[in-house]
Amino acid sequence: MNITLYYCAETRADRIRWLLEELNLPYKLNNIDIFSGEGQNKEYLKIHPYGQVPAIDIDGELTYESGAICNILADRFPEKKLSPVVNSQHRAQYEQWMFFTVASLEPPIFQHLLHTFLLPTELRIPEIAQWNLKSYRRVLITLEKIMKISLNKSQTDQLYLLDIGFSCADIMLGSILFWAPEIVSKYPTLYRYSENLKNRKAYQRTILTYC
Ligand SMILES: N[C@@H](CCC(=O)N[C@@H](CS)C(=O)NCC(=O)O)C(=O)O
Repeated sequence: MNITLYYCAETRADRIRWLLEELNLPYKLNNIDIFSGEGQNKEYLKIHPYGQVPAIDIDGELTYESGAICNILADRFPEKKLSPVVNSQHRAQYEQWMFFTVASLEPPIFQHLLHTFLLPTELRIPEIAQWNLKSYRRVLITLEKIMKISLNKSQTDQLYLLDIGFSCADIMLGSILFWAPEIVSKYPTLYRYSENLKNRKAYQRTILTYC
Protein backbone atom coordinates (compact mmCIF):
# COMPACT_ATOMS: atom_id res chain seq x y z
CA MET A 1 0.00 0.00 0.00
CA ASN A 2 1.36 3.43 -0.99
CA ILE A 3 0.38 6.21 1.37
CA THR A 4 1.19 9.92 1.09
CA LEU A 5 -0.01 12.22 3.83
CA TYR A 6 -0.34 15.91 2.99
CA TYR A 7 0.84 17.29 6.26
CA CYS A 8 1.70 20.32 8.33
CA ALA A 9 2.98 19.91 11.90
CA GLU A 10 0.80 21.13 14.78
CA THR A 11 -2.42 20.95 12.78
CA ARG A 12 -5.26 18.46 12.45
CA ALA A 13 -2.92 16.49 10.16
CA ASP A 14 -1.20 15.22 13.32
CA ARG A 15 -4.24 13.04 13.98
CA ILE A 16 -3.58 11.10 10.82
CA ARG A 17 0.13 10.85 11.39
CA TRP A 18 -0.48 9.58 14.92
CA LEU A 19 -2.90 6.96 13.55
CA LEU A 20 -0.41 5.88 10.85
CA GLU A 21 2.20 5.45 13.59
CA GLU A 22 -0.25 3.43 15.72
CA LEU A 23 -0.98 1.24 12.69
CA ASN A 24 2.75 0.88 12.05
CA LEU A 25 2.34 1.64 8.35
CA PRO A 26 5.00 3.08 6.06
CA TYR A 27 4.00 6.48 4.63
CA LYS A 28 5.44 9.47 2.84
CA LEU A 29 4.95 12.98 4.16
CA ASN A 30 4.29 15.82 1.77
CA ASN A 31 4.70 18.98 3.80
CA ILE A 32 2.30 21.79 2.96
CA ASP A 33 3.08 24.98 4.82
CA ILE A 34 -0.47 26.22 5.36
CA PHE A 35 0.87 29.02 7.58
CA SER A 36 2.61 30.64 4.60
CA GLY A 37 -0.38 30.09 2.27
CA GLU A 38 1.04 27.07 0.42
CA GLY A 39 -2.35 25.37 0.71
CA GLN A 40 -3.78 27.80 -1.83
CA ASN A 41 -1.29 26.85 -4.56
CA LYS A 42 -3.05 25.77 -7.76
CA GLU A 43 -1.37 22.36 -7.66
CA TYR A 44 -2.35 21.66 -4.04
CA LEU A 45 -5.96 22.73 -4.67
CA LYS A 46 -6.18 19.67 -6.96
CA ILE A 47 -5.43 17.52 -3.89
CA HIS A 48 -7.64 19.36 -1.38
CA PRO A 49 -10.20 21.74 -2.92
CA TYR A 50 -10.18 23.96 0.21
CA GLY A 51 -6.39 24.02 0.39
CA GLN A 52 -6.32 22.53 3.87
CA VAL A 53 -4.51 19.70 5.64
CA PRO A 54 -4.82 16.83 6.14
CA ALA A 55 -5.38 15.08 2.84
CA ILE A 56 -4.25 11.58 2.03
CA ASP A 57 -3.43 9.57 -1.06
CA ILE A 58 -3.92 5.83 -0.53
CA ASP A 59 -2.88 3.91 -3.66
CA GLY A 60 -3.94 6.84 -5.84
CA GLU A 61 -7.25 7.44 -4.03
CA LEU A 62 -7.45 10.96 -2.57
CA THR A 63 -9.44 11.78 0.58
CA TYR A 64 -9.64 14.81 2.85
CA GLU A 65 -11.40 15.54 6.19
CA SER A 66 -9.50 14.21 9.20
CA GLY A 67 -12.39 12.23 10.78
CA ALA A 68 -13.14 10.47 7.51
CA ILE A 69 -9.47 9.64 6.90
CA CYS A 70 -9.19 8.21 10.42
CA ASN A 71 -12.26 6.05 9.89
CA ILE A 72 -11.08 4.80 6.51
CA LEU A 73 -7.59 3.90 7.73
CA ALA A 74 -8.69 2.30 11.01
CA ASP A 75 -11.36 0.22 9.22
CA ARG A 76 -8.91 -0.93 6.55
CA PHE A 77 -6.80 -2.74 9.15
CA PRO A 78 -9.30 -4.57 11.41
CA GLU A 79 -6.53 -6.76 12.82
CA LYS A 80 -5.02 -3.67 14.50
CA LYS A 81 -8.28 -3.24 16.45
CA LEU A 82 -8.34 0.57 16.32
CA SER A 83 -12.00 0.60 15.25
CA PRO A 84 -14.67 -1.98 16.12
CA VAL A 85 -15.94 -3.75 12.99
CA VAL A 86 -19.15 -2.38 11.46
CA ASN A 87 -22.30 -3.72 13.15
CA SER A 88 -20.32 -5.12 16.06
CA GLN A 89 -21.40 -4.51 19.63
CA HIS A 90 -19.07 -1.57 20.22
CA ARG A 91 -19.39 0.14 16.84
CA ALA A 92 -22.27 2.42 17.87
CA GLN A 93 -20.28 3.82 20.81
CA TYR A 94 -17.28 4.29 18.54
CA GLU A 95 -19.31 6.18 15.93
CA GLN A 96 -20.83 8.31 18.66
CA TRP A 97 -17.39 9.43 19.87
CA MET A 98 -16.01 9.95 16.36
CA PHE A 99 -18.85 12.33 15.51
CA PHE A 100 -18.96 13.92 18.97
CA THR A 101 -15.34 15.04 18.66
CA VAL A 102 -15.75 16.96 15.42
CA ALA A 103 -19.32 18.14 15.93
CA SER A 104 -19.50 19.01 19.64
CA LEU A 105 -16.01 19.19 21.15
CA GLU A 106 -13.92 20.79 18.41
CA PRO A 107 -16.03 23.81 17.33
CA PRO A 108 -16.11 25.76 20.65
CA ILE A 109 -12.41 25.33 21.43
CA PHE A 110 -11.39 26.12 17.85
CA GLN A 111 -13.50 29.31 17.85
CA HIS A 112 -12.02 30.26 21.22
CA LEU A 113 -8.48 29.77 19.92
CA LEU A 114 -9.25 31.68 16.73
CA HIS A 115 -10.44 34.68 18.70
CA THR A 116 -7.65 34.60 21.28
CA PHE A 117 -4.56 34.00 19.17
CA LEU A 118 -4.96 32.38 15.76
CA LEU A 119 -6.59 35.32 13.99
CA PRO A 120 -4.79 38.63 13.44
CA THR A 121 -5.47 40.88 16.45
CA GLU A 122 -7.79 43.22 14.57
CA LEU A 123 -10.12 40.36 13.63
CA ARG A 124 -10.48 38.89 17.12
CA ILE A 125 -13.81 39.39 18.87
CA PRO A 126 -13.51 38.97 22.66
CA GLU A 127 -17.24 38.17 23.08
CA ILE A 128 -16.92 35.24 20.65
CA ALA A 129 -13.82 34.00 22.51
CA GLN A 130 -15.66 34.22 25.86
CA TRP A 131 -18.85 32.58 24.65
CA ASN A 132 -16.98 29.66 23.10
CA LEU A 133 -14.86 29.15 26.19
CA LYS A 134 -18.08 28.87 28.19
CA SER A 135 -19.48 26.36 25.66
CA TYR A 136 -16.26 24.33 25.70
CA ARG A 137 -16.27 24.18 29.50
CA ARG A 138 -19.89 23.01 29.40
CA VAL A 139 -18.88 20.09 27.17
CA LEU A 140 -15.86 19.30 29.36
CA ILE A 141 -17.91 19.22 32.60
CA THR A 142 -20.12 16.44 31.21
CA LEU A 143 -17.20 14.64 29.61
CA GLU A 144 -15.38 14.66 32.96
CA LYS A 145 -18.41 13.02 34.64
CA ILE A 146 -18.62 10.36 31.91
CA MET A 147 -14.89 9.61 32.14
CA LYS A 148 -15.02 9.43 35.93
CA ILE A 149 -17.80 6.82 35.81
CA SER A 150 -15.80 4.79 33.24
CA LEU A 151 -12.68 5.01 35.38
CA ASN A 152 -14.55 3.77 38.44
CA LYS A 153 -15.84 0.78 36.46
CA SER A 154 -12.46 0.06 34.87
CA GLN A 155 -10.18 -2.59 36.37
CA THR A 156 -7.05 -0.63 35.42
CA ASP A 157 -6.08 3.02 35.65
CA GLN A 158 -5.74 3.17 31.84
CA LEU A 159 -8.71 5.11 30.58
CA TYR A 160 -10.06 4.97 27.02
CA LEU A 161 -13.36 5.94 25.46
CA LEU A 162 -14.29 2.34 24.65
CA ASP A 163 -14.16 -0.26 27.38
CA ILE A 164 -12.45 -2.64 24.89
CA GLY A 165 -9.35 -0.42 24.93
CA PHE A 166 -7.52 2.22 22.90
CA SER A 167 -9.16 3.13 19.58
CA CYS A 168 -9.06 5.73 16.86
CA ALA A 169 -11.76 7.62 18.81
CA ASP A 170 -9.10 8.32 21.49
CA ILE A 171 -6.86 9.82 18.79
CA MET A 172 -9.65 12.11 17.62
CA LEU A 173 -10.73 13.19 21.09
CA GLY A 174 -7.25 13.33 22.61
CA SER A 175 -5.85 15.44 19.79
CA ILE A 176 -8.49 18.09 20.50
CA LEU A 177 -7.87 18.05 24.26
CA PHE A 178 -4.17 18.69 23.52
CA TRP A 179 -5.02 22.09 21.99
CA ALA A 180 -5.62 23.79 25.33
CA PRO A 181 -4.16 21.75 28.23
CA GLU A 182 -4.46 24.72 30.58
CA ILE A 183 -8.26 24.53 30.25
CA VAL A 184 -8.41 20.72 30.39
CA SER A 185 -6.22 20.66 33.53
CA LYS A 186 -9.22 21.89 35.56
CA TYR A 187 -10.87 18.49 34.93
CA PRO A 188 -8.67 15.90 36.68
CA THR A 189 -9.91 12.72 35.03
CA LEU A 190 -9.87 14.23 31.56
CA TYR A 191 -6.45 15.71 32.16
CA ARG A 192 -5.06 12.38 33.29
CA TYR A 193 -6.64 10.73 30.25
CA SER A 194 -5.06 13.23 27.85
CA GLU A 195 -1.64 13.12 29.53
CA ASN A 196 -1.68 9.29 29.32
CA LEU A 197 -2.43 9.52 25.60
CA LYS A 198 0.52 11.87 25.09
CA ASN A 199 2.80 9.20 26.53
CA ARG A 200 1.94 6.68 23.84
CA LYS A 201 5.00 5.76 21.79
CA ALA A 202 3.18 6.36 18.49
CA TYR A 203 2.21 9.88 19.59
CA GLN A 204 5.76 10.58 20.74
CA ARG A 205 7.03 9.50 17.32
CA THR A 206 4.53 11.89 15.72
CA ILE A 207 5.73 14.96 17.57
CA LEU A 208 9.43 14.02 17.58
CA THR A 209 10.00 15.78 14.28
CA TYR A 210 8.41 19.12 15.26
CA CYS A 211 11.59 20.98 16.02
N1 LIG B 1 -12.62 19.70 9.11
C1 LIG B 1 -11.32 19.65 8.49
C2 LIG B 1 -10.59 20.93 8.90
C3 LIG B 1 -9.25 21.05 8.19
C4 LIG B 1 -8.56 22.34 8.61
O1 LIG B 1 -9.18 23.34 9.00
N2 LIG B 1 -7.22 22.33 8.54
C5 LIG B 1 -6.46 23.50 8.88
C6 LIG B 1 -5.24 23.08 9.69
S1 LIG B 1 -5.70 22.42 11.24
C7 LIG B 1 -5.97 24.16 7.60
O2 LIG B 1 -5.48 23.50 6.71
N3 LIG B 1 -6.10 25.49 7.53
C8 LIG B 1 -5.64 26.27 6.42
C9 LIG B 1 -6.79 26.94 5.72
O3 LIG B 1 -7.95 26.82 6.16
O4 LIG B 1 -6.50 27.59 4.72
C10 LIG B 1 -10.56 18.41 8.95
O5 LIG B 1 -10.80 17.96 10.08
O6 LIG B 1 -9.77 17.86 8.17
